[in-house]
Amino acid sequence: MRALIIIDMQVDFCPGGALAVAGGDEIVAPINAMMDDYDAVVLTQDWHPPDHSSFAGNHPGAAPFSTVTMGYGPQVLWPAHCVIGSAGAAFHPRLDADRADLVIRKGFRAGIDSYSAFRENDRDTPTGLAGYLRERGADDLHFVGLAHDFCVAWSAMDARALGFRATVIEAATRAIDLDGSRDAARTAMRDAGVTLA
Ligand code: VGL
Ligand code: ZN
Repeated sequence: MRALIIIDMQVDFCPGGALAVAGGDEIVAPINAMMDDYDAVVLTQDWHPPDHSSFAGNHPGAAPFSTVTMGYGPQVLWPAHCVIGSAGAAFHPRLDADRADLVIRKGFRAGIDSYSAFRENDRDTPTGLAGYLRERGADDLHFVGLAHDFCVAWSAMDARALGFRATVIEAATRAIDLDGSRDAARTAMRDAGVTLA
């Protein structure tokens, strides 16, 4: 069966938010319109404690959008965003979040970021989403949301690695595009067997 995985459609990733993705709010209505076409609808929610290690402000002297090496490898440092319980962490007000079967939060451990909906950035700690989808009988996953070149791409590639079919509906995504990350993500997704639609 088919599941729609809606990545991080939150206030902070939309224009006016702390880590705004250009045009992020343009995809709210198209995503709402897609929901009824799926057997299962899952929302992910980026959900960081204030002392999260992906926040540039928690690394004295480090600039936002620079890269540091963490215990698990390279990590981009972001402006503080999606802080647990904050207004910026809420779903976009026009997103039909009531329609979701499951909301899965990620990035709630201070020491590890989590771009992927399936595994944290140490590439090892599971979120539990794969087990949920397998128990529901979902084998064909479609991904939309924010941001194309980080959380959407990492989620879709992990889905392939975990044995799901994975398609990214690119018209219902928007990219951060940091140093060419959008094109790099497209190449990496294709190489991983993700369908770009
Ligand atoms: C994301 C950077 C940091 C995303 C989340 O949703 O793509 N990007 N946290
Ligand atoms: Zn984040």
